[in-house]
Amino acid sequence: MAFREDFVWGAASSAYQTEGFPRADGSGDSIWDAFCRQPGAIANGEDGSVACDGYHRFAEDIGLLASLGLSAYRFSTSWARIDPNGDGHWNESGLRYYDRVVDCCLANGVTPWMTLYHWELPQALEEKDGWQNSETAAAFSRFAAMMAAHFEGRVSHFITLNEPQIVLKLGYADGIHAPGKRLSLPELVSCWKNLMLAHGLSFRAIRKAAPEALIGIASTGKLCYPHSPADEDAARQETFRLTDSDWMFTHAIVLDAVCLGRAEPEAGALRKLLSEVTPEEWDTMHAVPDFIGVNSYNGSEIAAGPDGAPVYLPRPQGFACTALKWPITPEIMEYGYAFLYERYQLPLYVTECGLSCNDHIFLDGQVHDADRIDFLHRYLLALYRGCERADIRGFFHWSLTDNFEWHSGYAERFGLIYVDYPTQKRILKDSARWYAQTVRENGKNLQRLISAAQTH
Ligand code: GCO
Repeated sequence: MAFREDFVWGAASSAYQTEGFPRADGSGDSIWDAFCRQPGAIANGEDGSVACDGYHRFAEDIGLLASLGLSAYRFSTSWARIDPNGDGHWNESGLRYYDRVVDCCLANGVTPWMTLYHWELPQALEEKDGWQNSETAAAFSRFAAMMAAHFEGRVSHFITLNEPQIVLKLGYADGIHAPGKRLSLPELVSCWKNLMLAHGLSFRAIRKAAPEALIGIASTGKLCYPHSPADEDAARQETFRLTDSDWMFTHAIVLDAVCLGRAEPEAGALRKLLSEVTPEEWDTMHAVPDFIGVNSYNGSEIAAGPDGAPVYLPRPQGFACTALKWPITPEIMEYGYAFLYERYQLPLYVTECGLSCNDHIFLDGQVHDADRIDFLHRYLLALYRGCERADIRGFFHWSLTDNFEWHSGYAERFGLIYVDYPTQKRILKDSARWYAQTVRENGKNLQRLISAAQTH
């Protein structure tokens, strides 16, 4: 077994989670700077003011990525570094920083995949109601147009938005991410609409400024897998079902809008609110990406009930889980990707997949993260099966280095590379070496390693 010849193997990160020094060189505040200042918002009162010091150490990290044989680095740009007031007065030194990052990737033979919005709205725009205001979509499109023109020829892959679902759900509904709001359903629907308009407008702006570049969106949401082959329809149905109580954390609410130009919830208040979206707005949102990025962590097992309707199966006691207590469900890489491909018929990339482990430095000075290796092994085997039913073109491990895990602060470690925060020393974890071998063999080792283990 092997992945396609041109399969992209990479790792991912985001600006606020890694860079540190958010106010350096004329940068403005983002909503994460402001949110982290709120008492109790982040575990241990931590923030991204230093993070992994990526602002100064990006070359070391990109060098390590290249040394693992990875060919692509997905990172994000901080909008507020470049557009401190959100008004299109560009901060040249902010832009220079990303010039250095992009040029460093290219010098290392690494393709830069640039995410333009990984949740860092300039605080100046939040003060004008953030994603509740349709002007924010226009401001983002202006930023995207400038970025695409500036990096044209050097950046071949742009991602407009990272996980609009999480922006909505954790940022504007549950209030545990910046900007920490708890809005009503109609207000949430207007945020959703403005995010989708931001995708549509920025997509067209990037296409115009950098016609050769490929443009995607990174989506996340529930992915269901069947208990047995007879349950596949139920799992598919539940994956895309939109209801008043379960719509924000779905791929459909984003991907139906941008890929199909519609979204069709079941009867309820959401359905009524979406019926008020005008045909012109649907047309603007409908900007079919060149590829879909799927951020994939876990999912749910579904069986068909007596009437065929989907039923969530309870997880047995002691079900395998990560340090964050997220269930380990590799099946999503096979079924979830198959369902997404059937529905949208677009190339798919795993733009994030990984887990938090209780990593620490062992007595021998190394970081032995057997749990991460086993997780990756299982998820990649399932992804390989998914390739038989879906056009899957690449895998980005989340994350390259340990970093600031949003409201959990530094308590969670997702990296292939361990960061010793007090010294900023980097240590390759065992999983980094395992991943490098998998990349070298393009996945041919995955089956062989199991067979070898079984004969012992
Ligand atoms: C995400 C985020 C990452 C998180 C990761 C682990 O897109 O959800 O991109 O920033 O750190 O998902 O929770």
